[in-house]
Order: sequence, then C-alpha cells, then structure tokens
Amino acid sequence: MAYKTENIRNFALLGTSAAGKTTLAEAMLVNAGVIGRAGKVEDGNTVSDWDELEKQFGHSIDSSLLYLDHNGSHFNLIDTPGRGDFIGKAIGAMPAVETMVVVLDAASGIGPVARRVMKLGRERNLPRAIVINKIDAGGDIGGFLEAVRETFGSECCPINLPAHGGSDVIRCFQEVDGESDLGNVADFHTQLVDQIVEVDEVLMEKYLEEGEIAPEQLLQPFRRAMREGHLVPVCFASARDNIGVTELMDQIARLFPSPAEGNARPFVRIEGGNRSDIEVTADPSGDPVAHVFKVASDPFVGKLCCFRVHQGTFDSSTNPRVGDNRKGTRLAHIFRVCGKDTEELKTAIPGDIVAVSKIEEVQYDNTMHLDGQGELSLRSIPLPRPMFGLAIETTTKGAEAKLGDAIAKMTMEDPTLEIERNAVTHEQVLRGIGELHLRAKLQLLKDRYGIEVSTRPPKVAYKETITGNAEGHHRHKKQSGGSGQFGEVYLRVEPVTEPTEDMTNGLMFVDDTFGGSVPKQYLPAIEKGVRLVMQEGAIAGYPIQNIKVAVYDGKHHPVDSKEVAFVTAGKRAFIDAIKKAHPVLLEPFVKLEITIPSNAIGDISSDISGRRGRIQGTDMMPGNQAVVFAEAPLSEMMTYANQLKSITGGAGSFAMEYSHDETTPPNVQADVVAAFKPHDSDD
Ligand SMILES: Nc1nc2c(ncn2[C@@H]2O[C@H](COP(=O)(O)OP(=O)(O)OP(=O)(O)O)[C@@H](O)[C@H]2O)c(=O)[nH]1
Ligand SMILES: [Mg+2]
Repeated sequence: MAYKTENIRNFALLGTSAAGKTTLAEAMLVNAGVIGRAGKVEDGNTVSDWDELEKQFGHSIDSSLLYLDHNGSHFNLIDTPGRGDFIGKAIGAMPAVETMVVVLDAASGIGPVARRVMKLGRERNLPRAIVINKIDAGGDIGGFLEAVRETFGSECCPINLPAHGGSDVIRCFQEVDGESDLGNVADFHTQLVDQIVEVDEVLMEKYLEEGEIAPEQLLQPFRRAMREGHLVPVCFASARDNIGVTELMDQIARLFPSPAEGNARPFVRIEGGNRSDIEVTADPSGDPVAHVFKVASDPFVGKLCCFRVHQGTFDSSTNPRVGDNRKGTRLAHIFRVCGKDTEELKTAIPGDIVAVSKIEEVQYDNTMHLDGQGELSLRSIPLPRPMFGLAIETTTKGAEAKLGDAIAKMTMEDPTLEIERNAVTHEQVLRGIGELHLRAKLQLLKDRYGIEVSTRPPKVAYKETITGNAEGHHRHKKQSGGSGQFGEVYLRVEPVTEPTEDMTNGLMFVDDTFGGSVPKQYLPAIEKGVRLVMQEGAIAGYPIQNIKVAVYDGKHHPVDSKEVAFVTAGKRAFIDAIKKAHPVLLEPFVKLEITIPSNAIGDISSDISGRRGRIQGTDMMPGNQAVVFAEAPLSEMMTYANQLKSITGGAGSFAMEYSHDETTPPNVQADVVAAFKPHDSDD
C-alpha cells in the first residue's frame, strides 16, 4: 500500500512477560492478511520470535519490527521482550514510536517491566494504551482492571469491555447500551466521556448542559487527551483466540496519533559546545533527521541499523551525517523489516521505521541528519546500568581474539551488555542485567560464534577511599653506578564528599608548594605517580575515588632529580598518606524489585537480611502477588536467582540495578586487605 505520513501508526507492544505481546502481534498479522495462519510461541513459528534463541527460550529476547496495513493505515509495530533481563530492548524501542501499547494479563499481575515502562512513558510524554489480554482464560478481570487503575491512575479507562464470558468484546466508547462481563456498558461509557471532556472546557460545558455528546465530537478531544496523557485507553482481548484484536486495530487506525500528530521529540542541536532544543517536524521536505534505536547482527545481511525517520525523506542517495561526524555516510540500500524478512524500499518518509545494512560507523542511539548548523542528538531514555557480572574465560584453545571480536559485536547490538577487562584482578567480566540475560548471551556465543566459555562469579568491584585527612612523605634515593635518582615529596590527602566536574577519575590534584622546593617541571611526574596509585589501589588493589591531594613540599637534586624519581616519590608518599587517612573499601549496592507470591514475603525478607540487605517497602498486587523493594550489596546477589527460584518454586522474578556505593563492614574489609599482595616493580 502506498501511504503518507498521516496514514502511519507506530506503536510498540510492551509489558509483562508472557502476557501475550508476541501472540497479539501474530493475530494482527493474520487479520491484516500478512500471514495465513497464526503461529504459536511454544511451537517456535511466530513471525516475531523468529530467532533460534527465542524459540529455545519460549520468550522474546530482542525487539522485532513488523508492519501491516489495516483500514487504510500503515502500522509499524515493534514487539518487545517483557522479561526484566531484556528491558534494554523494550526501552530502546520507545523513541521509535508515537504510542506505547502495554499488554497485561490478569493471571500474571502487573509486573515490574510494565510498571517501569508506564512510568518512563509518562515521564517522557509518550501516549499510552493498555491491552488486558487473555480474557478467554477467565479470572478476576474486573478486580484486575481496578488494580490497573489504582497502579497507573484513573486516566486508564476502558474503550471496550469483555462480554459473553470472555468470548467477545463490546465497545463502550461508541456504544452506550448493553451488558458486559464487568457490568453495565453505560457506566463505563460515562466514565470514559467524563475523562475525555476534561481536556476541553467548551465541550465540558456542553456535556454538563446536555448530558451527552455525539461520539464524532469526541474524536478530537479523545486524541488530545491521549496525547496529553490525560487518557490511557484500555482494551480487552484474547490474542490466542483472536477476540477483540480487529477491534483494537480499528481503534489504533482511528484514534492513535500519526507521526504528524505525535508529541514532539526532545531533539537537541549541539553547536560549538552549546546545546539547544530544536523542533523536528514530520515534514517530508525538511532536512532529514532519523534516530537509530536498534542495531542487530542479521544472519543474512550482516550488521543492520534500524532507524526511525523523524523529518525529511531518506533514499539511497542520502548521505546523512552521524553525530558530529563531518563526513556523510552513504546509506545505499534501505529496507523495511518484518520479523526476519527484509524488503528494499526506495524512499523512507517521516514516520517510517526502516533499516540499513553494512554501515560500520553507525551505532545505537546515533542521530543521522543533514543539519546545516551542528550536531543533532535525541535525549533518549537512559538504559539500566548492567550490574550482574560473570568472569569468563574461553575453554577453546587459541580463541581469545575470536572471543574479543564476538563480544565486541554482541555489545554493539546490546547496550545493556558490557565487557570489563580488569587490570588488577586480570579478569574478563561480562556484565548484563541479570542471570537470564547473560545465559542468553553465552548461548549466543556458542551457537553463533562457536565459542565456549567457562564462567565463575567475578571478584567484587570494590573501590578504595579515605575518611580522614593525613600527610604522607617519601624520599626516593637510588645510586646505581654513575648518575642516581633523587626526589622527595610531602603531600596532604583529604576526602572529597561532593565530587566536582573538574575532577578526573576521582582525583583533585593541587600544587601547594612554594619557593621552588619542587621545581614545577616535576609536578606532572608526581601527579603521574599519584594517578598510578589511584588506578591500582593503596590498601587492597582497587581503584581509589573521591580524593584531594595537595603537594606542599619536597626536595630535588640538581643532577640526580629526574622525572622517574618523582613518579616513585609521588606514588610512595601518596600510599603513605592514604594508610594514615582511615582508608575504607566501598562496595556497590543494587536496588532490587522482587516480584513474588505474597505468601513468600517473610522468607524473602529474611533471606535479603541475611545478605546484608534492607527491605524498603512491599506493594501488594492482585492475584496474591507482591513486589518487595530492597537494597543489597551486589556481592551478595550473585547467587540470588537460584535462591529466589527455590524459595518461590520458580514463581518469583527480580530486577536489579546500580544504586550507590557503601562502606564495607570492617570484617569484610579486613579479609580483602589481608588477601592483597601488592606487586612493586619500581625499584
Ligand atoms: N489463554 C490465552 N493464552 C494466551 C493468550 N495470548 C497468549 N497466550 C499464551 O501465553 C503465552 C505467552 O505468550 P507470548 O505471546 O509469548 O507472550 P509475550 O508477552 O510475548 O511474552 P515475552 O516475550 O516473554 O514478553 C503463550 O503460551 C501463549 O500461547 C490469550 O489470549 N489467551
Ligand atoms: Mg514475546
């Protein structure tokens, strides 16, 4: 179908794992005639979960791009994973669409990912809709709707309702009469209209006077209420039985914003170091602007960069600039993507979600543009910082270089995956969001790249700092044959409680010498010595942070003073000072959100306390579910996935992310310090 920007409807399916997002996408593709018959996630034959690993896991693990035509509209939908471990892929898809469709089901409860994306959507001004799926399965759907309104606000109003025991849906936006499984249609209709008219004073008055408003007159205010986040329409469906799905598609075509009507995106122009907000409009003749929201390694076409066109028109001759790169990048072939299939496109207009292959320099979150004045970028949504680590080592001989290449490709595809090569512990630590995330990546490493690795819990990434002020001194003197080495340094150290921007790598280095006791040319050498210790640690071999160092005196020798002598003197004087300044070890703490059956709260709480953690709150959820919020040291959470599984019989899940650093208890510090064997190589 040839379409214009106004006909495009972009939305992402987001929400709770196993609520039926992939199944819903499949039903939509059937209804639009893209496929003849719906595949099943458990049979591994859906369009969206096409990847081998997704078939093995029975869950989406990456976002999938799909498109279809319905009632004169062109839908671009992105099916995203609902598992907390893959939330990076769900969040990554949000800047590409006008509307978020959050899929829930009564039996699984609301879940942490749905809550997280709803919150992000509200903060970022992204219109939202909710689909309550699996109405065929029965359960307390009315109670669940209440829980949804309690959690996300009374702006969540049904526009249709389950009827005839979950075998049908009945409209309550366009209809006033009838009986649904949740009660009178009229009551829900009134609730919805009450909510909509609040965005329009004139209409509100008319409504108060006349008591009713024709549905056609409510269309514009409906769209406006949705754009303003004043209305979150709720639809009911059974994706498996294809009930309410055509209804939903009709409403999307009729009521959801097109790219021309969607809320403005937070693009900024960076020009000579200044950042200014700019307006990007869905004008096909404007300067091309697109945002790269996903990078994938496609088994058939290689590196695939998926981007959303926000302004202007892209074709094979467009040479957009990427970020601050002055040189244009030739796009050559532009594709649209449906599951694993790609189809070449001549042009991409505002609102299109497309891909290009074989462009090495383009990365996730880049903006591609032809702005005449500066560099453009999108204030995108920060992704969670990966905290769950495994130290990895190849078991395949001679595969180190191959492992490095494979991991570089994997981290390029997944910004929530990181590799850290620790110079102190000599470990290579792969970090991700959780155990499942890393397990999926290790499986990929084996299947796609033929590399097997052994894993073990990594050493904890402690940091060193000081809690008091102290002075340190070292005189370095060495005579070897002819010329010698001489340098003497006195310095002070003090903790910095609020790091400032001019500190690099946690250090503020100050020259407080006077009278030429240390010639100026040796100060950089002293700073170099100090910085070496900052990296390697003074008491336990971990990087030091938040410290101020002031060199206030020293001595030099006209012949024997050289740079290397002051590097050593600076190093030793610094270690001397730190040892006297009440050094402590800091360890990373993580925030936890643990979703469990409510009868497990007691066991979960005592287990968390046993891990030196603190419970911060508990939310009761429908369906005898509870969410426990807690904080705990990362080092104690390495084995948590298994423990949670055994406490809850597999029914619990958790998400964690970096929170802050805290001082380790004295007994932990004593053990770590005792195990540290400094290797000194400088004399
Ligand atoms: N009874 C019933 N089962 C459904 C329905 N929709 C999906 N299912 C089943 O629920 C399970 C999960 O469905 P998916 O479509 O994979 O769920 P998802 O939301 O994509 O899950 P993630 O990819 O993990 O986020 C599958 O076994 C589906 O067959 C429905 O409407 N009714
Ligand atoms: Mg899925």
